[in-house]
Amino acid sequence: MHYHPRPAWAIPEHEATPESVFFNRRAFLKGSLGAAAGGVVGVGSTLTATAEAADKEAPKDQTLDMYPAKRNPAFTLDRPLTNAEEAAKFNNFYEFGPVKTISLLAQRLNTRPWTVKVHGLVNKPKTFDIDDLIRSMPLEERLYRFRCVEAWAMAVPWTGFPLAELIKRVEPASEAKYIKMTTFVDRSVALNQLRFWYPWPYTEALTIEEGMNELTLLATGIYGKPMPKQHGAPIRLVVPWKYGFKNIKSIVAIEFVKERPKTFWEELGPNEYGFWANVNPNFSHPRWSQAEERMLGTDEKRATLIFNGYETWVASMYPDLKNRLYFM
Ligand SMILES: Nc1nc2c(c(=O)[nH]1)N[C@H]1C(S)=C(S)[C@@H](COP(=O)(O)O)O[C@H]1N2
Ligand SMILES: [Mo]
Repeated sequence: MHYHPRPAWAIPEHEATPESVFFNRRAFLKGSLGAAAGGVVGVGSTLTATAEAADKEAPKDQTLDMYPAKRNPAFTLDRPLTNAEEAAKFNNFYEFGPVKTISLLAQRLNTRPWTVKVHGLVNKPKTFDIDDLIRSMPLEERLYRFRCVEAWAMAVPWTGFPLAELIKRVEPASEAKYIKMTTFVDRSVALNQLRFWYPWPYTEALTIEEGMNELTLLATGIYGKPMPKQHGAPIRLVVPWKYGFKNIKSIVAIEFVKERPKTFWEELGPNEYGFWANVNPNFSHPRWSQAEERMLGTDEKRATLIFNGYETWVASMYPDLKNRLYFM
């Protein structure tokens, strides 16, 4: 296996505190690109002021009465649930910074009003208002394992609905082969989006077959409550047999396409964060082993399971298990 030196964009965690996010932004503004970026930030602070003024009239979450949703007993765990507070303060959400401590910064995100545009190769494209969408769906709670490619893991109760339900409603055309999902862009809210070397917006994609799989959820809540912003409010993908980066947060668009899209992480590091990203303890990441995982909160080490323990649900989609590509 080839060794890949750390790319310039992969800032080690200890070098990148939340303070440095702000500091770098200021340094960036003073630099040669400052004049150009000044326009962006000028607009940004106006927007922030307007957002604060408008906050009183901002529409409220119309789905609060739907939580907690009824638990689906088909999905059981082999480990204790992760403590909710621990899960809520150790996150990956690069829009807010390349560190795990973005939970406070993420509170800048405004999740109402919010729409999800479902379009592309479908017979019935539609832009859904988030509350109408959630209210029209069969919300349920499921206990799932979650495994980040960085070898930390958690076990959480998600609330959501099967992506399959939405797919059926928009009636994909026969040429549609992949489902591409996109996160919001708002540089006045998500400060790391000022760093132009990341290929914003964050995108992810699944095959239609993966999207239709019984396990695939669009999650709108966690721990029996609406989704906290740092976990990807108001709606995020949950594909528990794949590494965490496939679980795209704060989705604004879902597009049905013919060709396999190049995703955010695939663009940044194709040898490290490929399209399939199915969990497999036997295929190491180029820079670390995937054999074990560390549970958030307890630091307990556990052996990582093939397909993160969801082999029965998903193995038939990947018949050639020796195909290394399915695991990167
Ligand atoms: N839009 C967006 N979605 C994202 C990410 C991100 O940076 N931006 N990070 C991913 C990664 S790497 C992981 S491990 C999970 C983390 O989810 P959590 O913070 O809710 O535990 O979100 C995924 N979804
Ligand atoms: Mo991750």
